Amino acid sequence: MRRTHRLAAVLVHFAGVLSILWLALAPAQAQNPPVYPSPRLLTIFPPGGKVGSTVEVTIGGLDLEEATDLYFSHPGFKAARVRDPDPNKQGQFVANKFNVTIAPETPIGIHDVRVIGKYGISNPRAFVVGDLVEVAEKEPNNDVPQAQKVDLNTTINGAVNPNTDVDYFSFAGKQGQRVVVSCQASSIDSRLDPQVQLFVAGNPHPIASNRRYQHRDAVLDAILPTDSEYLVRVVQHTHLVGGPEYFYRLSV
Ligand SMILES: [Ca+2]
Ligand SMILES: [Ca+2]
Repeated sequence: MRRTHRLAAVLVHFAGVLSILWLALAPAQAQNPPVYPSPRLLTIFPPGGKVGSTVEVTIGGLDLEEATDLYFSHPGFKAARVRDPDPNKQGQFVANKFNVTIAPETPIGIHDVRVIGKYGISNPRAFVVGDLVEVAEKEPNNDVPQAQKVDLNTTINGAVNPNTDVDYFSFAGKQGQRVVVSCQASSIDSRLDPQVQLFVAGNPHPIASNRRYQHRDAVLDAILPTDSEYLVRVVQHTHLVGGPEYFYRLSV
């Protein structure tokens, strides 16, 4: 009987020690949870395309390994992985590149896109459907003689990369013509804070300039004073930051 009591006392003591150990260890475990990769989509470039067209996009971000598909907020989009055209690669997929087909009935405006990959689905990023002709920015376009020629009613997909990047575009304008230049930045999840200016070619003083028309999107509006070549200049305000996440859509 006495041995039974002693055994019970030992068991109670042991249970107490275990409880103290558990309490001591539990907070330590809570402070160090296992870290799993978390897919983060930072850039998709170009960040949009013309309705009814197919556009090749490149995605960038973190933990996007084995990206197999893009998931859009509207059913009008279809994404297909891009295959390497090199016959020696036997049709292997090119990492992080997709052909996005935008059906003709897809609404014009800003949609969301996410990436599906090895570690699950990413955060959303904006993807814009436009109704103008789209072109990619062609660097170098850093000074007036290098200005990239565009037609009116064009959307240019560009980036301020690196921070000191200056982007010039030129178009032919007629006296009395009204021109609206819009530069989408924060509305499409870009970090850019663009300063946009419009010049008559050969005159260093801008005829219109804008920054932060709405949030960090810029819009300027001008009646053209003469038949001439015109220049649009896009920079990051104060030139302190830039990079792939400083993309924009400039519509002229
Ligand atoms: Ca640029
Ligand atoms: Ca440039």
